[in-house]
Amino acid sequence: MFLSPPSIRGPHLLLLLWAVLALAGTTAAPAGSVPGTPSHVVPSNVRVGDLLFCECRNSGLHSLDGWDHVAMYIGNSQFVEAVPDEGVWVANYNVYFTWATDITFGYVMGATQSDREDAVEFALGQVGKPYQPIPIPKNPSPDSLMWYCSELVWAAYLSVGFDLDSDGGLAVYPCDIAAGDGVQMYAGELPLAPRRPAGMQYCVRLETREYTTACSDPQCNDVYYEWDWDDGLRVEWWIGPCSSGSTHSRFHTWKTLGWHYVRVRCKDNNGPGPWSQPLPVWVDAVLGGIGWPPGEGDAPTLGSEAPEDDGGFMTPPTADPPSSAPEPQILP
Ligand SMILES: [Ca+2]
Ligand SMILES: [Ca+2]
Repeated sequence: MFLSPPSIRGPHLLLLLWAVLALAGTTAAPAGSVPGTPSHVVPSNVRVGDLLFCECRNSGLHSLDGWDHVAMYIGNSQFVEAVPDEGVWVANYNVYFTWATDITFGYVMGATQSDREDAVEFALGQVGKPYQPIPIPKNPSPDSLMWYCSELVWAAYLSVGFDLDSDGGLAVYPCDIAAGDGVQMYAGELPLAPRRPAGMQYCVRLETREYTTACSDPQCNDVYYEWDWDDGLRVEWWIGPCSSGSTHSRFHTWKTLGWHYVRVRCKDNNGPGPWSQPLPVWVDAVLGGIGWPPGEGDAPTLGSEAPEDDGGFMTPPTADPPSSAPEPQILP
């Protein structure tokens, strides 16, 4: 997890080594167990052996294009994973809510319940081994001395006959797994709803403000941003390509007075995904005055036009596995 671009080529190796050194003292985010009963519950259609992918954009550990981490579900809202501080261990789902900015789930196409349970057993057999900070060379042996996050998942499924490293090579990254034909994402093929835009929520007409968002694509495809400024020239179309999971900023000069609802969505080669939640922005004729600037609570509600609140930054699965797939089983 956390290190280097999805493929290793000459100059990237130096960058990789630099990243390893840079991260050597900054691996605190996923640290520490979260004791007790998990307060976050894994969506009910996620099955033992399914995969969790996450982005850690705001933690200081984000350095990959696309997903920064992958873990394997073992039931009871727990995951087996390899992380810098803990090595290979079992984490409660709660952990990801302390450092991840996007989460999505996928499953291995064609894997039976037995395959998935055997893959979990392989990974659990590695618990207690240290984290492997450099992902090369990948090594599927159960006797391997240390594990990189996606290497562990790859080796676990290779042990039951599924090679999830879509581009081969010396290393396997979370996006090698997410982008491959071997894995289907519950969220489908389209980019997820971007983060709600962040930026100044009041200004004077003709002022220019910067707004920032980010968008993850389930398959780590490049994304193109469409901004709806709700302001005369309403929309800027399809700015990109941009790396999945990276932050994206845009300046806007406000032209019309009153409340505006800034929203953004992304497309990849398959089409556009859903709109973000909107950010209300107040544009005034003059600066200041009684009650100025207005707070967000002063903005009228959008009613039926408002996108659904996803309850935060998490993206739950939106599709079930094929009906022919075995029923979910929870391991003790
Ligand atoms: Ca690879
Ligand atoms: Ca996609």
